[in-house]
Amino acid sequence: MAQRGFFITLEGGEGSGKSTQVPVVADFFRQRGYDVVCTREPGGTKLAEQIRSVLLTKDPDEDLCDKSELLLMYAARAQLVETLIKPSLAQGKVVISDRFDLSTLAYQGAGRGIPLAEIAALRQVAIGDFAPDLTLLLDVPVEVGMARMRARGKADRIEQAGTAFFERIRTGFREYALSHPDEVALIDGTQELAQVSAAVTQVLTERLGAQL
Ligand code: Z5A
Repeated sequence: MAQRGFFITLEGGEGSGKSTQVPVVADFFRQRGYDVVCTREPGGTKLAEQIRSVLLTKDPDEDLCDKSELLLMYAARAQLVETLIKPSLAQGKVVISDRFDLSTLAYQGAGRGIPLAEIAALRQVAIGDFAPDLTLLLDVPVEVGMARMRARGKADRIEQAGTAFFERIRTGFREYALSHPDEVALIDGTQELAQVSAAVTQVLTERLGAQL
């Protein structure tokens, strides 16, 4: 029987350390013989990266309205799922995405206040019932993440929003994780880097080890 692929996503607020953990997840699967494709959202394909640039670049002459932001997130996601993720999974590869649909619930839903029913309707159009096999949510208090991002330098358009926006996002992420424990593993991102990586590896082993 052909090897099945896996779709793993990393989620979290600004500076949560999710991008830092992508190589840890990739190594976990490579050591078990899988071909791994790493991608990110919004973006990951040529056209989706163009959409990312519209989403993250602040235009001095015109604000992107919340509904356009939501629609563009799903336009980028539909493109990524159809042209990269599904074909890779069909070849038995592991796809690891730095952010995916849970970010939309957190940022556009909890953050911007767009009703979850409207988001669900758009998700159905864009990607149907397609979903990750497992999501790793890196959780850090907003002030910890912001301090890390300040150390990194310039903020993008979305990162320029205020602290209250990011508190709502963190709450949105956490509430979803706590109410969907089978889909999302909540990981304490405030630990030392090596400890976070160990926690990531432990979750993958416990949740997927028997299937690999
Ligand atoms: N967005 C959205 O609104 N709706 C959606 O549906 C989607 C996205 C998909 C793009 O995100 C923006 O799009 C994002 C959400 C929105 N905007 N905001 N705001 P992105 O993923 O490209 O960018 P980001 O969220 O700003 O994340 P990032 O830059 O990739 O950072 P990170 O992944 O959270 O953290 P990191 O890069 O791994 O680490 C940040 C720093 O902390 C770095 O210097 C590390 O060395 C350090 N670090 C990492 N781990 C540790 C530990 N454990 N201890 C100490 N220091 C650490």
